[in-house]
Amino acid sequence: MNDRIVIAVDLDYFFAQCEEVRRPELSGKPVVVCVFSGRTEESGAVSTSNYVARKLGVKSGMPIVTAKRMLKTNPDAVFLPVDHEYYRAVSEKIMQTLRTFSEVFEQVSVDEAFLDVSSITKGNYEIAHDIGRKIKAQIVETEKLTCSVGIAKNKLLAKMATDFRKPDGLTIIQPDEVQGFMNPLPVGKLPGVGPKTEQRMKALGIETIGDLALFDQELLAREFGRNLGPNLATLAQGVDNEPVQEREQEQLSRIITLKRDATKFDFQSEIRPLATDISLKLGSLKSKCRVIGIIVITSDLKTKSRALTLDTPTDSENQILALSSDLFRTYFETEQGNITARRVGIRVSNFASSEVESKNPNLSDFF
Ligand code: TTP
Ligand code: MG
Repeated sequence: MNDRIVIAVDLDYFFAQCEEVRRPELSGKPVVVCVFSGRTEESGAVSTSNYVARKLGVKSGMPIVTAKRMLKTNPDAVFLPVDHEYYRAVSEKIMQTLRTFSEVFEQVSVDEAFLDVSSITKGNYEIAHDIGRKIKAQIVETEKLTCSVGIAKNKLLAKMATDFRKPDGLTIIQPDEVQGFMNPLPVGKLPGVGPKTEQRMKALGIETIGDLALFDQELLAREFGRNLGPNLATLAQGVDNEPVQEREQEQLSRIITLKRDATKFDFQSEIRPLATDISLKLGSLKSKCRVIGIIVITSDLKTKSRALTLDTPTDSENQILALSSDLFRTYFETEQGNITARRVGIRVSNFASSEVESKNPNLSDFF
């Protein structure tokens, strides 16, 4: 495992950068992407923000009112609602691009992926560096987005390398640089050490990752448990044998915005394109779904869902359409005009393979 080379890619201020791309006039202004809860005009939390807003103190997760207060004196500040559908579409295109760089691929989240390039680089970090540069250039060229890239001998170190220089960074940790890179970092920078664990570590005199790597194993196990304690110490030494491997997709959804908010709508004609899309995607995944569900986003931005489980898994467009329209019909009948829908969608989950023989997960093409 020692001669692996892993590349981690993390898109910079992803949701906010997507907004800048489709509205170039936002560039240079503080941009805050918000999850409005809909209770009052300003209730909700910050999803993410661009680096202009971050410099002024805005952070993911903070209440929107706090962010507004921080940017009060800045007339250019822009607050936008999250648009997951758009970010997911951008993400899917980027993930497709990344897959062309290595067959050994793992998407971790909407904006983060790992590539194992051990075999294509034959262990040569110069070649890996070149791949890192090409990845960055290609994402800028095709999607106008910057990302940060980390290159190291495992996923843990590659991920930490992406966080080291952001935005638009490219950081390489050569095998002989691991301790020099890790040891001085505050222990909270180690994935798995959240604010609470960090506080408990500080109480034990552990300030840096280097302190943790050298700390008495027995004491760690006593303080953090027989599993977590030794595990943290191993991570602090930069050891991580987790392979880069395709994750199973757990669900698939498609959502549309209705032409106007409605208490009911023509289910069949409106949602047919969603059923078609989902059925095609299931086909390309060589999967069938056991659970079919509907999503209703109300005009006050609350999300409602209903689902049913099938005896036999399906990938049939007609069946997905028929069952989801039934769910919509029943839902809106039960609500008797009390719910006004703004967006509606179909979500399927609990996948079963539609192939008899299992295929190499690293070669599947499910995005
Ligand atoms: P991150 O990669 O953690 O953050 P980021 O891409 O916005 O910024 P960075 O440059 O530091 O990578 O998360 C990816 C997206 O996930 C982010 O754009 C918005 C969303 N997100 C939330 O909705 N809430 C959160 O608390 C965080 C951390 C992220
Ligand atoms: Mg990111």
